Amino acid sequence: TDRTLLLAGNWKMNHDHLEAISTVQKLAWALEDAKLDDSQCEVVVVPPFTDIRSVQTLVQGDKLWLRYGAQDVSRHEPGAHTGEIAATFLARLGCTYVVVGHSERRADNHETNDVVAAKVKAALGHDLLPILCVGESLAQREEGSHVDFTLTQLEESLEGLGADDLQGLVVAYEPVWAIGTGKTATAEDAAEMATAIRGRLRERYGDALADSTRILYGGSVKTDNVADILVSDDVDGALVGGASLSGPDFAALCKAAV
Ligand code: G2H
Repeated sequence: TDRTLLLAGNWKMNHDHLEAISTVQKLAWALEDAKLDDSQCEVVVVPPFTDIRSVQTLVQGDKLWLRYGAQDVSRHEPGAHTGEIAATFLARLGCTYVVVGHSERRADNHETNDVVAAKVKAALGHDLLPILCVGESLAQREEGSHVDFTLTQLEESLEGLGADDLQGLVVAYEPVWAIGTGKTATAEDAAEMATAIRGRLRERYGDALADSTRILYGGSVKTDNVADILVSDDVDGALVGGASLSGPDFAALCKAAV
């Protein structure tokens, strides 16, 4: 099965469009210096919406091999939805991916699994590949309900979609207690959940989808822990926040991952 290593940098609400240009430029140079190319891994930057046009211009103008995406998408088609960004707009700007259901949006914007499922559907309907985020809180981990909770969140976030619809789906397991806290789940924790997620995809959608879906780990991934996290066959990459904000640092992380 071909599950190319995927390293996605979620900038969150950092870098304006000018900072985005210099960050992507430095990332591209550092990847070149490190002799990395798309035969070894897929590198994705996920900037704020207002940066995407600038990133597109740079990536397409300089024919860079890295890809880019957005941090959220509307569940609606274009129309009277003030402040929303349609999947079709992102696709037309050359986005390959969109992060959906990040725990920060679930918490800050009250995104329920229903809303997340509608966003996954909107993305896939416009050839945008969703990076669907799931993961438990510290309380759930401590009471031992983390696997059940995460698998239920996964199923509910894919409600109404079938195996044919879900081609290209990426799932990111991000335990909430490990996000931006400096606490990383152990490689064993990441592997256990990635294997459970792939197993559930297999039960629900069959072998082809389970074998082709990439499962990422996210939560305080850094250059010095990424290789360890990727040891499991079921972990196909990382969703990286803080450590993706500097181009050279993110390139070093990618180098450590391949
Ligand atoms: C988890 C991750 C990227 P960080 O949210 O989505 O962020 O690497 O800063 O923990």
